[in-house]
Amino acid sequence: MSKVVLFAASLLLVAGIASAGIIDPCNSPVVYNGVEPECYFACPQGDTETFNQAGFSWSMVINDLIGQPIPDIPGSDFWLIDCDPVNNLALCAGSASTAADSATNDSGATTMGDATLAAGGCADGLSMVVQGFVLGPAPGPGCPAYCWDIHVRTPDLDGDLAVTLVDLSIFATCYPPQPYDTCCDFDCSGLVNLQDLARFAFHFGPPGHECQ
Ligand SMILES: [Ca+2]
Ligand SMILES: [Ca+2]
Repeated sequence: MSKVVLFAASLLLVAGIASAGIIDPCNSPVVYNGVEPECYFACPQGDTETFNQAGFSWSMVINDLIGQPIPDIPGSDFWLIDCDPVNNLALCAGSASTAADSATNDSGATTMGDATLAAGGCADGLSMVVQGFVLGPAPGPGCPAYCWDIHVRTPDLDGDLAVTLVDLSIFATCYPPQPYDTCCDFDCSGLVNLQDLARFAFHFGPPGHECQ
């Protein structure tokens, strides 16, 4: 074997070692177990239904850049982010706003379903993040992130992570006969009515619900 070939082989070996254990977001498949569109009601206090209770969950396998599964990634290293263009979902403590059900196993696999989402604001799409990598690829050219059609509604309408008088005043501007605002339609029923008011009232308190 020539020196050049040996050198090239060593380079490849080093590259392989360097790529081991680094998440490959384009080769870490996620399966969403649910229907789309989905509606999810969240509160900064995190006191709403879990994803499983709301009827959806995720299963994912995390692989590294050389295609090997990555075990022992803590559940707390997984979270969800807003992927709609308006992008005004507010997460309590960022990555701590939700979590996977367990650390990844020897096959790199885990699920998300037992957690709630502790958040304010309003979102019309969610992506899955692990250790800062947004997982993909969804169908399409390149490696676009998965962006599930999940509508997140919260009583924290201004997204400051507390349900206060400011949110009450915003809610009043979208309660009939005021014009419909989809962010005030907490059950995604297509109209804002007493059902939505009841949810708002529960989380308005007193005391107003906020991040824990
Ligand atoms: Ca607020
Ligand atoms: Ca409604």
